[in-house]
Amino acid sequence: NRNKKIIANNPTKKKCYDFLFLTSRSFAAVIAELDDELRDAVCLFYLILRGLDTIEDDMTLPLPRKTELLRSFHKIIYQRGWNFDENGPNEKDRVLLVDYQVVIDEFLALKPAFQTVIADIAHKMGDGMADYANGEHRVNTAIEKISDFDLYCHYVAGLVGYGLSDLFAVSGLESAEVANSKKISNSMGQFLQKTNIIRDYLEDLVDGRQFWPREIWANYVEDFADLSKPGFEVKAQACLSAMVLNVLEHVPDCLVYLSQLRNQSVFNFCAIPQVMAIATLALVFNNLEVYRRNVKIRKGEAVRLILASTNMGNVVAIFRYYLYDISGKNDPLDPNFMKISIAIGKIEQWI
Ligand code: PS7
Ligand code: MN
Ligand code: MN
Ligand code: MN
Ligand code: MN
Ligand code: MN
Repeated sequence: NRNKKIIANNPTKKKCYDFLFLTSRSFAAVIAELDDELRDAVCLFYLILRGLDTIEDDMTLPLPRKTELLRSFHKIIYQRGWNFDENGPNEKDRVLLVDYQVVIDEFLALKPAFQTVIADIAHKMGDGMADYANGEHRVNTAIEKISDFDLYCHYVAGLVGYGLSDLFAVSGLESAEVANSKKISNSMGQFLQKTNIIRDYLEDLVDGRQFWPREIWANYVEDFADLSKPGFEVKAQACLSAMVLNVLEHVPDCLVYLSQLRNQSVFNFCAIPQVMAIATLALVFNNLEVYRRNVKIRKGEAVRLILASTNMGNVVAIFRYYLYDISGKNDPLDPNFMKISIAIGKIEQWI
């Protein structure tokens, strides 16, 4: 409602918010609730990265064309009138790029300090996506080492953390200190991205994409697709727990980051996705359904979490609850049992 007033007499801005709600299942509502100083900058940051990701995800675009677009996207956003209709007809979110001139107009209406942050991140992310699309850090289609996995997640999500922290600082709603601690901003993105990559095992595999690092899954199966096949259940569970263990390492940084926030709207915006991610991590842990269908937290659970994520005390309580849930499902026969036990023990002792 507050939003309606602000965008009522600006059709281009209204179109941007329409695109935000159209393309974002999870971020639109929390972005709309941000304070005035930040809302448009974060909305445009989202739409620019969503445009970049729509290009990255399109497996029908010829690779040289995709590469050229990814690497030049940070310049394209300064070209008034630019739009793009070459995406495959079935590519999710292609409509955004077809009318991209409205996003560019609103990007150029932001104050220059916001524009610089957004363009800098789009530059680094586009280059990183292009490297991986061209097979760097991969052997055949598989991401090779855990360090390659971390770097990919840095490009597509850790950098979002850097950029958001910079936008918070530029807006004046948060201190510059939040933007200076790069490692914890990176972890905020890594935690979301890695959880998404675990949950989307099947969806990504069907689309011809593989993000789990071979250094992890090759300990359990010879072929990445075997994880979803009958007869491999024990190996598949062990591999899943190894992936969850890898994600748990980011939890302390995420809680430190959230504890440093001072603005209520920024806190909610940052905390809600993290709380959803820990709930999702608990849901996927030792859950072989991940290999068969898209598992998702229930609507009612999500609503409860959103309503509760308004202060640090609640957020810590929610993390404790889901870590306890993971402990309860931890299987003594699983090869990662002790490591998971220790990882959770450490976090619980520390919070
Ligand atoms: C600017 C809010 C809060 C310090 C489009 C938010 C896709 C998980 O698999 O849509 O394509 O469906 O489910 C978001 C840090 C990024 C990381 C990354 C930008 C938190 C392009 C989110 C969203 C940093 C690359 C969306 C990283 O998931 O993916 C804004 C602090 C975009 C954040 C992508 C993934 C995001 C993602 P899929 P989803
Ligand atoms: Mn998604
Ligand atoms: Mn995507
Ligand atoms: Mn992508
Ligand atoms: Mn460049
Ligand atoms: Mn995904």
